[in-house]
Amino acid sequence: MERTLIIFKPDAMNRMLVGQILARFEAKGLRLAAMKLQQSPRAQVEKHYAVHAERPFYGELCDFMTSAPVVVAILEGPSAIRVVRSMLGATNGADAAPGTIRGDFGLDKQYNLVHASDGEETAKQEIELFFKPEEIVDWQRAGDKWICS
Ligand code: FUP
Repeated sequence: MERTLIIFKPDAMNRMLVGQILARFEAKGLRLAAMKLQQSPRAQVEKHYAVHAERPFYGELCDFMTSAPVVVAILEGPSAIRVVRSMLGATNGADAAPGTIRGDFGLDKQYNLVHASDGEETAKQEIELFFKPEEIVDWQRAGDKWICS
């Protein structure tokens, strides 16, 4: 069982696509372990994207990510990190395969709808950056026994 952090970005919020996209993750069998709406503090966004601090798009990316509230969530399931990344598709929606979230809903590299952790270490760091331990819920769904044998 793995946990991964996702962020519904300001374009998903303003385009009112959160419900449709979340439905895909639920239908896949991934389970919510935490979810909240927040206006991200700039310092949190800067830390989240610190790996890109030297890139020319960093300032604009931080402006974008603080331009509206976002929904932040933790999804869990077997290989959740890899599964969610593959459901998102390529960074730029213009390149993302049809059937992926970015491929079906987007055309842009900045307005790419959803962030998801890209590895075990980043998932751990990002979960710690966005959630307090007491905000994360351990639970079982009635349907879980029909999702993983
Ligand atoms: P991804 O892991 O697919 O979210 O994408 P990256 O880690 O490569 O990029 C981090 C974020 O920077 C992405 F959400 C998109 C954004 N980005 C830009 O805004 N402009 C660029 O030229 C490249 C990436």
